[in-house]
Amino acid sequence: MNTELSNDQISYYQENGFLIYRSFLNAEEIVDLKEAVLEAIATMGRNRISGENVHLKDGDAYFDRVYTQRLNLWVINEKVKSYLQKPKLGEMLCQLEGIDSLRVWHDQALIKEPFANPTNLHLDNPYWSFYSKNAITIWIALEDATPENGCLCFLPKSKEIATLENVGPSEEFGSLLNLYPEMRKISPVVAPMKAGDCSFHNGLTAHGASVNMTTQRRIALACAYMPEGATFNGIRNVLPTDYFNSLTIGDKLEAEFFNPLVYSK
Ligand SMILES: O=C(O)CCC(=O)C(=O)O
Ligand SMILES: [Fe+2]
Repeated sequence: MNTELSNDQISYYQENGFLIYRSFLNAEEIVDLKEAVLEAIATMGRNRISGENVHLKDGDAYFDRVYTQRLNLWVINEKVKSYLQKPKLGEMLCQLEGIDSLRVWHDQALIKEPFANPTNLHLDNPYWSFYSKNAITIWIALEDATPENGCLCFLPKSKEIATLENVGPSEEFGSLLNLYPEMRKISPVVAPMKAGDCSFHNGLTAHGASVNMTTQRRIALACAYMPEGATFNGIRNVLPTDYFNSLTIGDKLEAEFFNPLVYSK
């Protein structure tokens, strides 16, 4: 796993709100991690989130054809955990966000099946159970991601415009732009990646992905992280029932069983 960052890469990320990073994993690691991801998915059935948390299941006719989404694979798979919670990766994420320490929010496998629908433009952080300007996601390509099979696109500097207004999963690719008309002036950066490349994006960066016009699966593993000290905002999102019920708005999200610390300076 390559975790070296140049000053130019850090500046680019901080200015634009995303970074495309080549050869994050080597050939052996790609095979190893992809196998672990597929194994974890196979054990989850129709549950979209691992563990006792059954409120997220497949069942939406449109959204199920955006991607096969399986969350918190790290909870049931040591290998996925070891990749996504490596302190060296945590340090890299902290450097990009200019923060001292961070925790896992959740991981997710995102498989755009053959002929899948696009992922509509959206922001991530407003979905989540904390608000932060310094949340960050790594998205790792485990197969080549191309303009033909649904690679990502990012709107550079959109985090400067974004507030907490957001759209949910939508059949209209650009519905986010109705909320933020100024973003219509931004030229998206389309982000093809080879297997093993990854991207990083801030939780307030607008992004989406195109349809899969191929007969192959676009397989990716993403993980979102939150700065240490982030507090509960009242939104349930992926929180397990008992944990959610135990929280009061303003509480720190720091339960190791759910949001483990990855790195602290
Ligand atoms: O993989 C996709 O299609 C969307 C990914 C995404 O929205 C994310 O990782 O935050
Ligand atoms: Fe997203």
